[in-house]
Amino acid sequence: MALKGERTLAMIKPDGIYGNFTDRIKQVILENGFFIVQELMVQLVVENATLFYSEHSAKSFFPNLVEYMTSGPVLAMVIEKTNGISEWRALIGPTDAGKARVSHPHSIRAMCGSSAQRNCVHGSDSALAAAREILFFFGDISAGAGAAAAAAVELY
Ligand code: DGI
Repeated sequence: MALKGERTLAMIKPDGIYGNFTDRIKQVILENGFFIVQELMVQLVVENATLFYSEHSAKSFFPNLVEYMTSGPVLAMVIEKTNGISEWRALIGPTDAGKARVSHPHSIRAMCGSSAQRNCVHGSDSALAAAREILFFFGDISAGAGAAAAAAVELY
């Protein structure tokens, strides 16, 4: 079957994994009409997390963010749906999970996050970010280079 939707990078962060939210988050993904095209569970190391969040490197919360993102495994997924990038951002809700509970009570971050940092899931915020972040975890899927790219992060 040919898939024709828009691909984005969804990630379950360490608090989502350790809170045992993986199945519930996947259920939300599938119930909302996404395909899960590829997935990879990895333990990020400091260099990986620093690179992934490099746009935030000057922020005061950056060291804590890197420490949190390397505190346990993450599950990265390429998910696909028409307008998938904005649809997934809408499903996860605002960055600050505490605020999400008030303003977007049915969002994923309201369900399983606890703060601005520990917000349990990630979603690419633009087409450029989606391309970069999918490449970060999976390499060029269409060229079959996923396994090589996966070797660039420490396999869990
Ligand atoms: O795209 P988002 O994850 O919704 O948000 P973002 O790109 O602005 O920030 C990336 C991550 O950085 C976010 O998921 C958690 C962390 N972060 C953002 N703002 C804050 C923060 N962490 C702390 N501790 N405080 C913040 O204000």
